[in-house]
Amino acid sequence: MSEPTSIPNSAQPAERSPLPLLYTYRRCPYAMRARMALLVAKRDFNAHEIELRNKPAAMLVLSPKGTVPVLQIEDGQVLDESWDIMRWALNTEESQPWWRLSQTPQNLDLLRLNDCEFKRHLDRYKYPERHALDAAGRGAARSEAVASLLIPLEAALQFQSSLGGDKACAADLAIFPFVRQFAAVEPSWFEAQELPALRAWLTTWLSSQLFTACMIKLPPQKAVRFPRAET
Ligand SMILES: N[C@@H](CCC(=O)N[C@@H](CS)C(=O)NCC(=O)O)C(=O)O
Repeated sequence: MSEPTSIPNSAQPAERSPLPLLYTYRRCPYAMRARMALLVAKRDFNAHEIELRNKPAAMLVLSPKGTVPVLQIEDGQVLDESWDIMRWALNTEESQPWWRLSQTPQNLDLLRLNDCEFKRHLDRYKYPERHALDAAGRGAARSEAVASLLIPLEAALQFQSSLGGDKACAADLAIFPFVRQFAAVEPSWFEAQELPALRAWLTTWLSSQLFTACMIKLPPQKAVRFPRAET
């Protein structure tokens, strides 16, 4: 992937109000889906790039569980689950189809598989030492990850370009950052798998303007105005 663009030094300082404030972490797949939904909906927002080892006290006051993303909206309400942030963000007339198309039983099932089973296997595959796994245990985690989500995703994408059909939806945004992580663990192994529709889908998303815009580098530990996507 090409080098990410950085937010220029002349970045607009955060506006205190009335913009929503997102606490985010660039490489977190949950935060990626939240940033992409905010960009799709063309919502202006301030973003505070956090360090996981040094979480801002102000964020922990809003959400003591200490995960990102956290969004504080204009009325003071706090959303600290990525899917809730997506639902809120996509509640505009123009972006509403992104949410609606994600609400099919099949997509909700894929989302659940992603966030539960697949995420657990992915963590074990990516960080075997944290789970005291030997090579065989790690291989089993990789196989279970493929079986739990990637095969159902391949089946879903055989006859449609996106999980929303011929239009993308929130389920695409929510799931592909996790598949990206999986693919990046052993890229040549991933390339060799019989998952052509999934690979094409992932490649399309990774080269999208939306993903590039969501991965812009922000100055750490302060709130700045998040640049609008050129889409
Ligand atoms: N269910 C949460 C999960 C968010 C989550 O686990 N984020 C990770 C970063 S990818 C986190 O903040 N972990 C806290 C930590 O590592 O201290 C959501 O969907 O927003």
